[in-house]
Amino acid sequence: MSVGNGYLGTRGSLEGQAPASDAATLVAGVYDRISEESIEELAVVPDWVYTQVYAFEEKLATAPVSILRQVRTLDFKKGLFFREWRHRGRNNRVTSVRFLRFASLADPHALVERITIMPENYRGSISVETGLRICRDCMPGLEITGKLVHPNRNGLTVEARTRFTGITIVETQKSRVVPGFISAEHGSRVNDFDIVEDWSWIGDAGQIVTIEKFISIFTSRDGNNPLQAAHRHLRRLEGRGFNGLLRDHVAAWEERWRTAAITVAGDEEAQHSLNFAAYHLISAGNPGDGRVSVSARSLTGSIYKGHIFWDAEMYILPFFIYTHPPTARAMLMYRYHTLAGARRNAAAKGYRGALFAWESTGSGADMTPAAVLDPKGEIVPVLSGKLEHHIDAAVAYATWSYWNATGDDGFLLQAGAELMVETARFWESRVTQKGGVYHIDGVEGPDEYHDEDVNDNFYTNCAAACNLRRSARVIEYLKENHPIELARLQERIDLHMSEPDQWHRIAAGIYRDMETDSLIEQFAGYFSLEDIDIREFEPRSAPIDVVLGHKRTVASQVVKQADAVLALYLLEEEFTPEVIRQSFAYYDRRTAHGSSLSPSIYGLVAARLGLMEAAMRYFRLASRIDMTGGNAAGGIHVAALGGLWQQVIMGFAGVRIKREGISLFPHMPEKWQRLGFSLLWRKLRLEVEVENGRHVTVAVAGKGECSLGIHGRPLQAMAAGRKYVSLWSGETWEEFTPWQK
Ligand code: IFM
Repeated sequence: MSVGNGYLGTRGSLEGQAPASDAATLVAGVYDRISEESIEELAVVPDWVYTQVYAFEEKLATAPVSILRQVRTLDFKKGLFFREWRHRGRNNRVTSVRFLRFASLADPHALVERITIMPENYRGSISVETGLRICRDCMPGLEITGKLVHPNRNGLTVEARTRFTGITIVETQKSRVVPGFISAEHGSRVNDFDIVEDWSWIGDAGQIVTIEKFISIFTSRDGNNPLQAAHRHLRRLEGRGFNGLLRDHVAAWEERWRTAAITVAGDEEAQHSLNFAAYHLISAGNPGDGRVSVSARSLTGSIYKGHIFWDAEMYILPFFIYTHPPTARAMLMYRYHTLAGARRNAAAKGYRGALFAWESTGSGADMTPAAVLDPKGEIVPVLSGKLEHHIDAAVAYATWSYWNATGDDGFLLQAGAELMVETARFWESRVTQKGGVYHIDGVEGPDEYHDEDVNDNFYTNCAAACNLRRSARVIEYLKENHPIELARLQERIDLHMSEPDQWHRIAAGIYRDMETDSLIEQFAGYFSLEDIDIREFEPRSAPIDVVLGHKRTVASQVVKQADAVLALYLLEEEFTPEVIRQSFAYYDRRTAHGSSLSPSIYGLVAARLGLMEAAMRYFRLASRIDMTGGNAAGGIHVAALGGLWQQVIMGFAGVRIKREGISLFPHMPEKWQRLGFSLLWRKLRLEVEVENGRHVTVAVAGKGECSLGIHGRPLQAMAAGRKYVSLWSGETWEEFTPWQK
């Protein structure tokens, strides 16, 4: 139920103080610490939706006895949160209260709330206090100190400051009553933890009064005078008015949905989940700030403390690359801005180049906790921060994918090439050579159940090889197309032209267990571990590693999440269909999906293999992670939502992206009659429609042409302004031909 615009997110909490409602607004990049030594986490900034209604001086509380009706609605398409509440108070007085809130997508600093009140069966005094409230107990220990400035012509102001990171957050508010002829009294107060405007009037039965509230928020991350910026901005918001701000916001959402929408005919639940996914993905990204990225629970909750993982590059970025490239670019610029920290991380471990933080905040320093408590209360050391080096390959993978899809050479020259070079240098120094073969020892792959003494993790080795190859290709590209800029880059980062050759050599010689030719071994020695049938433990109420205990899990073949199977998806062209089929079947039986990142990838590979029952089962599993509760109170699983998008586009529609162009290979669930989506590719927009078992059409809009293929056929040139169709013959998808009505 959160609303957000990538700059900030506000949880779907109730407006008044309610014991079961955790009000929180999180601003991307505003991190703080509990103590000097502790790791950074997102701070909760003052609550801007705080509102308390009184009827005859009785505080309307959200206690079960008094609630006649309570409905909260989130409009995915317009980014609006509504709450409808009928309250029965003393002497059977019924008051109807409605709220509407949004965090503007058109203007990330603009927050708007509308409160509508109607006494249903009485005449009497109504009063409302609405303001900005500093949260003292919502994150124990992480208190931000606030200065509540007495209301003046600039409205109410809270100027808060994070304790250790020293970030200033300014929120300002003004509200007004409509219709204007209502004679309402207005005042304002500064309390211990909040600053509020008071409105009171005599309400008549059936009479509707509305309070419109505008809030402006700026931090010292946005400029050196957030106070002035907020006051100026608030005046603009007032001038634009509620309807104007609403119109701008809705238009911005409409614009984003034009490329983000996936339509599914024949499966309402799937449609709903995909809308939910697109809503939260759009709300999470900020194209306007290259110093923040999307954290594991975006801006919707405090689990994982707002840290940025590989989730951003491998799971979330693809959605933005193909539906909103400016956001993808900003997320990659975030990595670029943490490059200095990543270089320090690599150097501290004795490696060259850069090693990105497994859990990252603003500086690029690693924020992974050293240990956590498991559900049994045992202290479990967390080794991911030390060992999940595949994060580097994720950054390189996303950099390459963005550049390949957009042709944004400007980005490559500004930041991308440097990211590619420094990650390749890391791998070059990370491998060890034995008998002409390169090994990567002592890592943790994506499967976090195996975090001790893992050598030659198949995923990590493949991803590192891919990173090295692509980094070399980027330098070759620059040599041919931008020699002057390449010379400057060489000087800046001391790049020798012998380095790319060495990267090619290592990539070709990296150890990959393919000897059996049919089954991939997840890491060296994996097949000799205890083989446990996880189905024997179903149904489970705890994760399998808790059921088995850490020691037994580590010594078993039970897999936490897509690891070897992720390689089958990302690097598909490197494997024979038989290797993919057999390896998928093997790991499918041994994977516990202990991470929300897992089901969508299994579903995607299953769809590509034509295993539609499994594909659909995984699709539902992935799409219900937040819809059915679980631990969603800690924030939505935004990587799982990005994975869901990938499952549909790369799995069911079978999109494969290459340097030369795009190919499709639809394998749709029987129930799905039609699937429609858009892809942005270079300067074009492709509108794809798959009519299950009948035809695929692609309408090409924009400038130029692109190469498109279907069902493994050679790519065909397609021109902008035209539409093409491929017919299903019963056995295969036919070549594309121009569409004739
Ligand atoms: O990045 C993931 C990791 O792969 C599994 N544990 C949770 C992290 C954050 O989502």
